[in-house]
Amino acid sequence: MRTLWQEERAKRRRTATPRDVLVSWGAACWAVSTAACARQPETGGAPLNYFLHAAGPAAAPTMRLGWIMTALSVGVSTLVALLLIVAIARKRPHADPTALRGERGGLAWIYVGTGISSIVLLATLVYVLITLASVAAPAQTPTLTIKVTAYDWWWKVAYQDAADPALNFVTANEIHIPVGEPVKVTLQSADVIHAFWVPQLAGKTQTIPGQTNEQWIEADRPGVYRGQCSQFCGAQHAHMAFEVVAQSRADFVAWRAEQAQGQAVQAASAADTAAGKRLFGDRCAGCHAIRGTDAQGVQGPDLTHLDSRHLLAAGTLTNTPAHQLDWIEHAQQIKPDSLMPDIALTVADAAALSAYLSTLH
Ligand code: HEC
Ligand SMILES: [Cu+2]
Repeated sequence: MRTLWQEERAKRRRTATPRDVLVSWGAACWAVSTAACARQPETGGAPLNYFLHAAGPAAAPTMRLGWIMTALSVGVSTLVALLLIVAIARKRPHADPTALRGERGGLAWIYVGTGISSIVLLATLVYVLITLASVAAPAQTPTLTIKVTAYDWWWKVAYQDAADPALNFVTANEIHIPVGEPVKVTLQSADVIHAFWVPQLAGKTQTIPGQTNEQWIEADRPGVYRGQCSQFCGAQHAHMAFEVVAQSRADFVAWRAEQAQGQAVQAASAADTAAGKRLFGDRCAGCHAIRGTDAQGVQGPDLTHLDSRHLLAAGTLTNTPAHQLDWIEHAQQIKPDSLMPDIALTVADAAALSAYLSTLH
């Protein structure tokens, strides 16, 4: 007859059969892989997914490394789990308590296991070093240098062209690059440590106050690649994103020529625009610059070509006239603690300012 305890144990066993365990593991794996396989960044899905998508030579080798390391880890874990199951299931004769020697030690397993692990680890080390060396520098000299400075909580982006200073300009939170060309990015910080990271184009690099770091990015195909600050830098760290727009050389050159221009509001422009410009000079110019006007502030993003940007406030809002006004009046609700204050505007002022901002193509 079974004892109460045996009954209980049998019941407990019944509640989670190996099949149940398999089914729940299967479901978990399915959920994780579906989430990971989410759509490409161009369509807005999983832009930070660097495990399944890489879009340039600085990112593809590390993606492959990730796959191989994952496959190895899964293989080793499965093997260990199988061995464990075999060990648990194997029936052994009871040890004879009167025998002088116990059972055989099974030390051979340890030697073989340690030997195999060492070889596998050494091989992965070599592969990691080769991968790191292959992404350390681009195959050809970068065709462009962009100086990115991280601020709490946005990115200043300065284009510098030694050959033609007329093409030097500053923008924010949106970086354009020509497709298929390596681009050097020099990285600085204006305040605390941040990290520049465009997952599908390259690994992350910190921006450290008082130091200039460097990295390179290159995109194989046109598209918009999301970047993100990846070093916790304070309250709005999560809202410190940016976009890298990779485009054909011709489109890039056109964009650059446009951005290098300053703004000049024509004499013929509407009274609203002039009032908005005056208001900007009074309330905003201390922090923001609009090249070609008296506004020369450097505390906040350069707004010369504000309307050409896709997103506002470091990826927090899409850039529409309504969102611009919402941001200006409620920056502290939208991005609490950000270094842009809420600015109260009368209805007439808001209309004038909005009209002026809409000229900043
Ligand atoms: C005290 C300095 C300060 C003043 C004054 C100020 N801003 Fe800002 N502004 C900032 C900072 C800092 C940011 C970046 C905030 C962030 O993204 O965290 C910013 C961001 C912005 C952005 C988003 C830019 C982008 O590329 O995403 C707009 C638009 C803007 N400000 C407009 C204005 C207007 C219009 C005024 C005047 C009515 C104004 N600001 C006054 C500091 C200021
Ligand atoms: Cu940051």
